Amino acid sequence: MMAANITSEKIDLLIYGPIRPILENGFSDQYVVHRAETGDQLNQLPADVKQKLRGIAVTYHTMHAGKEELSQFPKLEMVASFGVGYDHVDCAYAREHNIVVSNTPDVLTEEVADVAMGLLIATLREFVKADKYLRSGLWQTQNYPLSVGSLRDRKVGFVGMGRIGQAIARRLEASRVPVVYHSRKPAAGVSYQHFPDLIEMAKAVDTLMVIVPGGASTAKIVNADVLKALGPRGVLINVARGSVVDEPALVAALKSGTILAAGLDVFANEPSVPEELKTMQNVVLLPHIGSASVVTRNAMDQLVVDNLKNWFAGKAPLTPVTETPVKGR
Ligand code: A2R
Repeated sequence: MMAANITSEKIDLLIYGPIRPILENGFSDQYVVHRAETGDQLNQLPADVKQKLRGIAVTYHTMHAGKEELSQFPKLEMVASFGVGYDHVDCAYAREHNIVVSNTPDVLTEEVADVAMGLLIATLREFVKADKYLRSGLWQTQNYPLSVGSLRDRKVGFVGMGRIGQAIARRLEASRVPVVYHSRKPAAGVSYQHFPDLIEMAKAVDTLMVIVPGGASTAKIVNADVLKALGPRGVLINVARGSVVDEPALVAALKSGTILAAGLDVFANEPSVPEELKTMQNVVLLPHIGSASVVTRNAMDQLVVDNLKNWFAGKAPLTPVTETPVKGR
């Protein structure tokens, strides 16, 4: 990526997606901040704004920033994306056009790991069903039935062992639960057993923890064959992207008893969730809240702002993605 042009001219930025106070108030008078809360609003920006625009903050993972969107801005230098996953940003296009892309890793790692661990236990020990049982008054007549699931007798296979995967694995270690993982290559400094083949790992465990990036290379890698290999005690937890799991195959596996249960924070077509899932008793469904606490979302927003400010101050962004590395700043 080339160094930004530092002049006394104002820098035109776009907030693309939901607007929040840290984003809105984070830029000094040196910047002119435009807004587009939807793709249509982005397309309808005045031509002179499109001409001048140099930076975009993409503020939610449902905002598509593909070639169609990015190519409308001939002077674009930087896309600062909110969230650790950035499969909604076309990094190949960005690289070809000397546009640097940043994301917000690290600041959400422990938060997402907490949610993954909570979702796993809630799924196994039926917290949601048990809560409904208490509220309905049934506890007055009978104790809640023993849960079939338990963390005690499990072995968890991770699909992905990066920053968040390792943070979840640490929690499982503390709970004395054995961990193994699948990824394309062994993770540096990680001593858990590595499985190059996902089906082989699914056969060797009874629980899958999905924590890989979305995008073409992981699309539907958790498919009917993987779920069959996981088996009738199988539990699937997905806190990554809905695209990683073949959703109709998962619904079928849960219905037929091919696997036992699932805990899902992400879905293929958010915010739509298959009706069949909503009627099932053996699933816990969360509305993509992995990083969604005030403290963590504020840290993510601040990192979006700081990435853009660093770039336009002539420095390297704090967290550029690997596809658009920055040299010589
Ligand atoms: O495959 P490797 O050796 O690059 O390992 C990475 C793994 N991974 C994959 N595993 C299997 N098949 C693939 N096609 C594939 N692509 C990537 O996922 C690595 O172990 C892990 C990603 O780690 P990080 O880049 O450190 O990401 P982080 O911060 O743990 O977040 C993971 C994802 C985000 O992209 C969001 O979509 C979601 O969690 O919240």
